[in-house]
Amino acid sequence: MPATSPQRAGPSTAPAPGPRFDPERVRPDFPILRTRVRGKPLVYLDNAATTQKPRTVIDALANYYASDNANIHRGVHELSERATAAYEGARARVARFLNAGSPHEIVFTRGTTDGINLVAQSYGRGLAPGDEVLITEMEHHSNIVPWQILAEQRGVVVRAAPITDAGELDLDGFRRLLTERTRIVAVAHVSNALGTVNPIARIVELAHERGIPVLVDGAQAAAHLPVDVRALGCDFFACSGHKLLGPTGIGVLYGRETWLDRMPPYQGGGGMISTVTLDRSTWAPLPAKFEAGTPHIAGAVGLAAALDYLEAIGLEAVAAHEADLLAYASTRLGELPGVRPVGTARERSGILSFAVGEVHPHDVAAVLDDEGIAIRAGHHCAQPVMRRLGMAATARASFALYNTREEVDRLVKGLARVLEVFA
Ligand code: 7TS
Repeated sequence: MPATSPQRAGPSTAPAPGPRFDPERVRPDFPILRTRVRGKPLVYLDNAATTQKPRTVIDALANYYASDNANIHRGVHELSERATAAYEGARARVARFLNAGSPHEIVFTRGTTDGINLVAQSYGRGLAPGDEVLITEMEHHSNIVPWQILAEQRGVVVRAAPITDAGELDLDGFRRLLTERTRIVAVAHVSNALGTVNPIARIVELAHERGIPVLVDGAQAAAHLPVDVRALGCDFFACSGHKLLGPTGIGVLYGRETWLDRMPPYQGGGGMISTVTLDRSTWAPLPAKFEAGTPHIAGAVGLAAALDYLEAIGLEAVAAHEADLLAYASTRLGELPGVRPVGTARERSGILSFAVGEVHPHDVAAVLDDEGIAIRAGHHCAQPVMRRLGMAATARASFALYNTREEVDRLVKGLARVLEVFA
């Protein structure tokens, strides 16, 4: 839906949708891409950690603070009305982006981690000892640890569906772990360590046959694939603004209204109540019930600007471009002796994890950094998947819409240097 979304024109600086996406047309929109690192032009290939921001997002933040800043839903003064309209407008913008049924199904959070913790602590409060939470072996720590905390609190059992050596979900294994005690399935849309794209619609189908809700960790999906929560059929979808060209500190939890309505608040405070006495309180309707305290208003405004930018380009075009970069990088890296991909799922998004012979990934990243090339090295906050594949760490290049084949060539040259240094 996003690629052809007619509802809103994009920012004037964004390129018009075209048959073939040319990253050179968007690069000038990202001021940081002109930065030099270690005296060399920056090659930023750490987009799975966070993406860079277009000028329109930076301006939206600055303009909000310069012209509209006030607290929301409180004052009757003009600025408060403007800030409230901007914040609620951003919520409606997110609802359209994800194709949620209503803006009431969009809760602003601090990010993916916060959204998953919200579901674990709110939905999870209704669980009993022996109830099961089903995750997978390829989850980010953000989709493991909140469930382990819940396990300690409520005696629930966390189970992990197996993956194959290629890094794909073993669907038979997944199905076998869906039991009459499973109360929620929580799974990554795209693995941040391997790039694997999980078959969410199929996972949802299998879970829903048994009446089990599904939470999707969409951190690595939302800026790279068209996401339609109603087409996926999921019950919760969590993502982070900063991985979507937007600001840090703002994220989104989509929740199906029927679930959110039944769930208790996760945190208490201002903004989430209907009435308060010294003895008890009642809750505000959705989504305010889940937004205690002053939210990141400017962040929501910046996120809306990021979504405008992305949709003006079109997520299909972005996905096709990143698929091209992934295929090109896979081929080029394959030409280097000893360079081996980690994670070879048939369906992958723009993330390439790899090993360089016996060279430690941190050494790989340090040599590349010397060349002005930013990648991530380590366990990628996904230690269980690393352990499952017999690795302590990998080097990881992750792409965004503004990356180019020339940058992949610089990466390949940098890796040739790594091989030389550590030969
Ligand atoms: N889930 C996945 C799949 C992720 O990749 C990340 C962050 C998170 C959850 C947490 O997102 P946050 O915005 O709440 O922190 N992943 C990474 C990464 O791969 N490198 O740095 C952060």
